[in-house]
Amino acid sequence: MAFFDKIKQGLSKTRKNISTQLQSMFDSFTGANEEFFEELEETLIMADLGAELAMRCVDKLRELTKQRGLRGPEELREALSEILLEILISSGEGISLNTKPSVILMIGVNGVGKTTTIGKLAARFTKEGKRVLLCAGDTFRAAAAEQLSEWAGRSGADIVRHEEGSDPGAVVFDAISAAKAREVDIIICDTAGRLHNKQNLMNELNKISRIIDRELPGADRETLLVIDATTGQNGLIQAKQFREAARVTGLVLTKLDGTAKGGIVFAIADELGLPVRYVGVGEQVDDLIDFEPREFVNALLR
Ligand SMILES: Nc1nc2c(ncn2[C@@H]2O[C@H](COP(=O)(O)OP(=O)(O)O)[C@@H](O)[C@H]2O)c(=O)[nH]1
Ligand SMILES: [Mg+2]
Repeated sequence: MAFFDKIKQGLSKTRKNISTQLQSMFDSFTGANEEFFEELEETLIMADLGAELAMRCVDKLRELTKQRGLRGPEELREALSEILLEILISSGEGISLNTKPSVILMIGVNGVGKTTTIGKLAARFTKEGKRVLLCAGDTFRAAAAEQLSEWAGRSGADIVRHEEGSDPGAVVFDAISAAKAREVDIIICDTAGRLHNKQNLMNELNKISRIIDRELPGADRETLLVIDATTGQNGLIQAKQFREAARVTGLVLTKLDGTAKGGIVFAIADELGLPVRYVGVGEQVDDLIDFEPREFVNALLR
């Protein structure tokens, strides 16, 4: 399936909501008047952009409309794309995983899709001919390492795991040693999201981070915060706690196939000021899309 179709299919619920709404607005377009702008603002709020951001976008559109003398629905749609795109691209640059090994650290609340995303990424990297090692840093439940093992088996990646309840830092240490010995390209490290409180979370993530700093100085590292798109504005609040606990470098938005409110992508990128790296659009191994802001906006608005 072509890349663009894949996004469209994955985002079908979101598209049905935002695109259909906008389409009907543009179909019944009678002019760039207050009624139009108000309806647009409502549509964006319904799509989970958040009231403040929706207002900002519409104000900007009013401004552009005046400045450029925009008239037709197509011109307005184009200007809106531009505004939405700006939110996504101003939040950061591309991913860089060039050292050998490099490290991806996956963090986020329990159940958001960390382990699944790791599995999808592992499959993708091994397919590219890279050597991948998974690190079972979620030692809270035996089932977590079990689930990661299954993904390792499926994708042809190696895995380092310890017993349930063991120190995640020790697993990370062992994974790094193994990676050095086996000439691994990418270590992908799972973590537990089920921690008692923020201090606890911070300590745990700091410890893992220090071990990576010490054992792999100079290695490229991405710390990806995973957010479940179906939790909407609520997920955003949790995300902020994680961002305070770790040096997050990028975002993964999962379950976009399960929500009509894809506007959350804009709210999150805007609020956290972090680039979205990947989006999850299903539970299968290839249901992961490299996030391309332009393609994403086009998929929503066209
Ligand atoms: N529909 C859908 N389900 C997903 C996606 N990503 C993960 N899941 C499901 O979400 C549930 C929790 O995922 P898991 O990876 O175990 O979350 P973790 O606790 O953060 O490691 C599982 O049932 C996954 O199959 C996605 O992009 N779309
Ligand atoms: Mg997990």
